[in-house]
Amino acid sequence: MKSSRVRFILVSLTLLALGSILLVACQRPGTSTASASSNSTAASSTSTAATVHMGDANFLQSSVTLSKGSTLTLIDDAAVPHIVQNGSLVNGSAQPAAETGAPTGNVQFQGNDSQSVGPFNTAGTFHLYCTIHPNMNLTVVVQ
Ligand SMILES: [Cu+2]
Repeated sequence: MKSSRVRFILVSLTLLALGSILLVACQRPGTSTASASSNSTAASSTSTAATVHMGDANFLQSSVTLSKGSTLTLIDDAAVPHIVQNGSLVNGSAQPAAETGAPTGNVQFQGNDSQSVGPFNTAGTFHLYCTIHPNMNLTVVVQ
C-alpha cells in the first residue's frame, strides 16, 4: 500500500514537472521576441510609432530608427511651414532622391501641425529633407 502511494506521488510530480517544462517551452518564442524588441528600444529608440519634432528650421534630431512596417509621425512645433520629401541637402543644395521603400511626394506642414510619413515597409536607411530650410535633414533607419 505504502509503496504504491509513493509511486503515485512520484508519477504525479513527474507529470507536473513535464507539464511546466512544456509550458515554458511554449512561451519561449513570445517572450524572446518581446525582450528582443525592448532591447532595441533601449539601444536606439526603435518604435512602432516613432515621432520626430521639427523646430523653426530643423529636425530636433538628426536620425530616427523605426521597426519595419511602422509609420513616422513628424510634428511641427513651430508656426513655420515645412515641406518634407525624400532626399537630402548637401551644403545647402537639394539632392532629391527616389530611394526604394522611401515615401514619395511632398509632406506639407502649415505650422503647429503634424503628418504621418510611411509606412516604411523596407529595411534600410532613408533620407528626408525639407525643401524650405537649407540644412534640414533627417536620416530614417528602418530595421
Ligand atoms: Cu523646414
